[in-house]
Amino acid sequence: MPKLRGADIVVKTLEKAGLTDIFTLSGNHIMSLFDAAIDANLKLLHVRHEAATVHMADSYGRLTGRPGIAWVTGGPGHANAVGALFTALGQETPMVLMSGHTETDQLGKGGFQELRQVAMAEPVSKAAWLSTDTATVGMDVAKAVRIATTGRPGPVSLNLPSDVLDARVETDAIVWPTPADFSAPAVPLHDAVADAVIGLMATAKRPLIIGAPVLATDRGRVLLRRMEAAFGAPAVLSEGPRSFADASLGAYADVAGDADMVLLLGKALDFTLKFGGAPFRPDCRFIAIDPDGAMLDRAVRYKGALLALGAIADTVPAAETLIARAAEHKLGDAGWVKEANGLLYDRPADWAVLTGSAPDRLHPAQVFPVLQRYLTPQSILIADGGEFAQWGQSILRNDRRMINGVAGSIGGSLPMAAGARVADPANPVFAVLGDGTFGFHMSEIETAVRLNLPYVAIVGTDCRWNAEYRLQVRDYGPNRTYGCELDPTRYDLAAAALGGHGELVTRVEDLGPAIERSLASGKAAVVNVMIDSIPSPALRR
Ligand SMILES: Cc1ncc(C[n+]2csc(CCOP(=O)(O)OP(=O)(O)O)c2C)c(N)n1
Ligand SMILES: [Mg+2]
Repeated sequence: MPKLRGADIVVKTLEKAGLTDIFTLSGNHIMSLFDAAIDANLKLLHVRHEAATVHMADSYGRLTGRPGIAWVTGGPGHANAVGALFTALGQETPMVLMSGHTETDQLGKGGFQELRQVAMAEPVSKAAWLSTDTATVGMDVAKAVRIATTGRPGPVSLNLPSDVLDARVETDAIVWPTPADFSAPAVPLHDAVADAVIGLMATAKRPLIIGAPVLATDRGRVLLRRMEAAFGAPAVLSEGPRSFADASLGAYADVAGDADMVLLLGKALDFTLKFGGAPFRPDCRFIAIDPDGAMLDRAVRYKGALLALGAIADTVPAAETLIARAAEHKLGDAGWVKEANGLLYDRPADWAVLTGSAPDRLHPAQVFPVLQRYLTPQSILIADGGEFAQWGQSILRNDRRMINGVAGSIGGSLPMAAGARVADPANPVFAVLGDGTFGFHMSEIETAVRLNLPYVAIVGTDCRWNAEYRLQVRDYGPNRTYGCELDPTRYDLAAAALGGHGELVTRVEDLGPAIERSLASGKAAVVNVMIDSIPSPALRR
């Protein structure tokens, strides 16, 4: 009777599901998976730090809507990867982290790199468990994919002990997943509930639609624009870690403060919305549609009788139903939509005349209008955290953009840029990040060069962790700044040393040509722009 290894079952299961791009870093516990991958149609994209596997799978998952797959080794490999799941969880990204794990017969005995991996992953994943049976390990893979993509999507941690991967089982004992095991039916919004939502929205003078991070994709943005048109209500994404100071939403606090009815479209009532408190008016009513009953409970607790309606439904099908049924009604007020969108998206005219404080320095506001010239509708933009990237988020316009999001964790943008290139090899990818942030994953430039995943990273060098420096100035005074300084490091030369392309820019007129040479290089490229250290813009009416 022929036999198959657990590792072969995992790999064949992924192959059958068409999940063939694997972001990984080798390690004892998972070498059987690497071995099995040779005989399957899997592509191993291997990186320089386990967190990068997760960031790449995250950006892949966000762009394609299909789960990104990361493989890391047990113990320290898993520990390194887990921190990056926080961003994927906040952004509702479908992805599966598969981690090697101590052998099941060594559990609790001080096994090699033994770690309570499930417990470690639980707070930053939708689900985390340990596979214990080789014959059904393919079912575990399918279940992980199903959970990652169902309801509110998110990361799943599947832990694979090396003995489960190494064991051989007779082929007729293997329980293979069927296509149905990889997905679950969406939970629709019932027509009667949709009509009730429409009825409530029709009573509002200044309704506002707030979308979940899962809608922060080009597909999601199109859906939000259709919601906006159908309901005559501005529709925004609330994914910014800075809450109502979200740089991409201008005077968002003023728009929220004007609203008398807020439709939460899969958006949890969390800190990004000040838990439904100010700037929302005390009498503003809320409608919550959410895949997760716990989020409706939360909305009831925070808003009480001001929660006009709550319904469980998956975000995208709910939006489709609402759009279809709203079509028969004339809803909203074009004047309000125009006013709100002006507050959200207009930028002060005097930003156009801002210049650096010295001939060899740019103001951040000078950088992004130049970058905008190179963004096509299909370009992908990845903006990290920090003040420079906030300027970028405020000024740049494009639908295919990804940010560090609700988690507010900095550092993922370089591996995310490479992951974006895997998801979409045809279109230019840009990353925007500060000099401090660049250090997190600069070694991934070698990965991107080796794997031929070109992108252009615009690094704003102000020689400090400016976002935190600004907090020190604000909260403790200008004489109490400490621990936030950096050197004027030649990140462009670092990129070149890692095999990529590097450009140093100190004058605005050199920026466009530097971006052009970077694009033409066909490599991962760093445009190191020397900037003034300026706080990000906070816009109010
Ligand atoms: C993982 C993580 N570590 C630390 C922080 C805190 N933090 C947020 S922004 C920032 C400074 C970023 O500095 P830089 O990349 O140079 O950008 P700048 O603000 O200077 O433009 C820091 C340390 C965080 N948000 N996430
Ligand atoms: Mg900086």
